[in-house]
Amino acid sequence: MLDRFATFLDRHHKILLTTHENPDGDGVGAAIALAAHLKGSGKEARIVVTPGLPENLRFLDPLGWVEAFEPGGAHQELAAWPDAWLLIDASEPHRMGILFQAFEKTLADRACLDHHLKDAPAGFDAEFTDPTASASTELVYDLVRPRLGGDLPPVMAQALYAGLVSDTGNFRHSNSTPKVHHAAADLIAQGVHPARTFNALYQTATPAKLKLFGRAVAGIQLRDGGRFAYVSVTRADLAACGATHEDLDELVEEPRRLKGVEVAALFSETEDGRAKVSLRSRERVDVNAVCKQFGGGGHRLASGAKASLPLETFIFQVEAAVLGQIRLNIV
Ligand SMILES: [Mn+2]
Repeated sequence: MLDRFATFLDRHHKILLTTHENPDGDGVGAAIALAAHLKGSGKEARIVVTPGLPENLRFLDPLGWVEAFEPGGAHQELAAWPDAWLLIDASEPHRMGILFQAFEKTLADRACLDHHLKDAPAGFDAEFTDPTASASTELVYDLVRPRLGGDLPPVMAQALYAGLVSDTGNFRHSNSTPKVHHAAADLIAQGVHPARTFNALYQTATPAKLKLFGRAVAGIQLRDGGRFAYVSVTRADLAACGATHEDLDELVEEPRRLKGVEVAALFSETEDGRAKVSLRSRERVDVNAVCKQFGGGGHRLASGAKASLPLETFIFQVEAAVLGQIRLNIV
């Protein structure tokens, strides 16, 4: 797959790198590392994200490569710029959010690079996916490492390491393979600081975020004898704490800490009033199967979905699906 991907990159010269909306450390890390590689190979590469680069990922972009999408302003002509448009860390065009408007119009070759479990991606001219990879940054690492040998540019090493940390939950999740640890060791040997990376990524809470976590955890719900635990957050909860949607990051880890929990969930209202769920499975329950019932997806142990339903209705429906899946997977 990576040879095909390398050939695809070789054939193009102005490459636009994008990731899913509300970009995470893996999507951004992969984009920055790949941009460093492409620029180093004499190509033009740009990174455009929406709605912008989260505060805790700014340290990955010391050269200011990442552009926040401005459809009416600077990016009115974005569709015409690239000869290849790459979606990283997702394989469904609509995951790009409002960037999709420009994606739809572009005459560039459209491709995706992803490690999520999906049925065959549609809406692309080429797809480069490997669900056995732990992170998109692992795919980029595998692409660039044999080609660069020796020293990696510091920006690239830092971006790759941060992406691996993000998608493995700091090497705690089931995707923390020997291969990921070998890559991480190599990146540390290249000069990346693990503790500084962890601090920059995670030790960034505001009082508003901690208040939101407290409020959500105080309302924790347990079902099925404690095998399913969830918290939920409405827009009113966010407002009451002075918190933003970015503050929801990692909240799903709280119900997951309970002993005996097989599936943990975070339900929330999106900015546009839809209902959203993030599901995490300890080990045995396939939460991807649950999310697929609602048009979402991800991985077997970490998955999500959105629906145009009132939050309470969505919680009710997802809860039924989770309990059904628990019954199916745990004898
Ligand atoms: Mn990822």
